[in-house]
Amino acid sequence: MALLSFERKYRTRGGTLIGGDLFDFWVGPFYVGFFGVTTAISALLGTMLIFAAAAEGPTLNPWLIDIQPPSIEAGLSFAPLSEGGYWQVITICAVVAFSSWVMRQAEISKKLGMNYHVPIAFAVAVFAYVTLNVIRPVWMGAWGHGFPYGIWSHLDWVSYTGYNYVNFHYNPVHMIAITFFFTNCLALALHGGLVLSAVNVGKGNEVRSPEYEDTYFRDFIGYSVGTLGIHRVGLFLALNAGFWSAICIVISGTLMTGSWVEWWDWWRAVPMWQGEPI
Ligand code: 07D
Ligand code: 07D
Ligand code: U10
Repeated sequence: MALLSFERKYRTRGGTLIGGDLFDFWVGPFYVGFFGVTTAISALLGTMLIFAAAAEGPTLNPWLIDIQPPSIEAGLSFAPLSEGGYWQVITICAVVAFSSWVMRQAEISKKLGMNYHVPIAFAVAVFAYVTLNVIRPVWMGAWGHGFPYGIWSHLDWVSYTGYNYVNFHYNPVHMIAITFFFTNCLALALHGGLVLSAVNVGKGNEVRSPEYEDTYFRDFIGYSVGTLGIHRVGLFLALNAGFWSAICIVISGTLMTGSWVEWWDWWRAVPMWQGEPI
């Protein structure tokens, strides 16, 4: 069925998660829904607050805007707007906007009678953000541990925070997260490459079926994970990348204080390396 006639057939009211018929309609290509409205309001408010905060600073240039959290000394209290309060309200708007976006994905899944893989996946990204700017600062006792809202300044935060633990590469959970990111990239390249090589064959050539794709990998490495399986692998790799990222940062400064390099001293202390009898 052509996409446009499919949309005419399936874009029907009902089956929402909340609010019944309220906002159960489309604007152009977008489904609105209750959570579309909560996203729109919080995203718009958050964006306006970024510019309101920036208006107090030296520049309105979006590339250079920098909205800092309260100082560490302010702890977990509410700060005056110009001393990190803007950052706090923007953070609330961001949490509401990202959560609403997850719920909007779930509502669209439900209306179409589909499963919830997409909202679950995005929820992991939201979890990583909430870990950085809510869970870890609360655990460490100050909003000042959150990252600032600025394209360049958030990079400074990553670098500074990394060096605070001497060499962040030595964080074993950072290693796990990075390995998932790299593997995810490899898997997507293999999958995109394989599908295009079978399907995008050029005029006059026969499109190859999934059996060819399976056989390619059986010939190549002796095993094919299958055409559905590769999508499970992809989702598994991607979700783990985000999840272990969140874990790697939340343990830094909380469970592990000091140096990630020295953390490995337990390994040097393993009796076997000392030449001592085990
Ligand atoms: C391609 C989907 C589209 C999304 C885009 C991002 C904004 C910001 C804000 C004017 C893959 C839209 C950007 C809405 C405008 C203001 C105040 C997604 C795609 C195109 N980062 N980060 C970027 C965010 C963190 C890090 C780029 C957001 C952590 C490093 C962009 C968050 C840490 C580098 C950006 C966030 C961290 C970047 C490209 C939130 C660890 C880069 C992003 C809400 C995760 C790269 C100048 C991209 C860069 C980059 C946005 C959090 C590290 C500006 C929204 C604190 C090391 N980050 N980031 O393509 O070029 O994502 O920076 O958590 O090198 Mg970042
Ligand atoms: C947080 C983004 C959430 C986004 C959301 C959506 C909008 C709307 C609208 C486009 C998690 C926002 C949407 C705003 C946009 C429109 C219309 C994603 C988030 C909800 N590191 N490191 C990581 C590597 C070093 C350090 C993660 C590599 C150095 C610190 C990942 C290298 C030092 C932190 C990673 C490297 C250091 C990290 C990031 C190499 C610095 C973190 C991915 C090759 C000197 C962060 C949870 C991520 C983290 C993190 C990779 C180097 C420090 C595994 C490959 C040694 C302090 N690093 N790193 O988390 O774990 O995405 O965050 O050198 O905090 Mg690292
Ligand atoms: C996949 C796939 C597959 C496909 C696919 C895809 C995965 C096998 C069949 C999909 C993949 C792609 C298309 C490839 C490219 C995608 C990426 C690289 C990912 C990154 C994507 C982007 C960078 C694009 C991001 C764009 C977005 C999010 C759209 C922006 C939209 C809006 C701002 C409107 C959002 C809608 C809302 C909030 C709800 C509805 C509301 C309205 C319509 C308007 C209502 C308005 C108001 C109430 C007031 C106004 C407020 C607004 C507009 C708020 C917005 C806030 C602002 C700050 C502007 O596997 O198959 O193929 O295709």
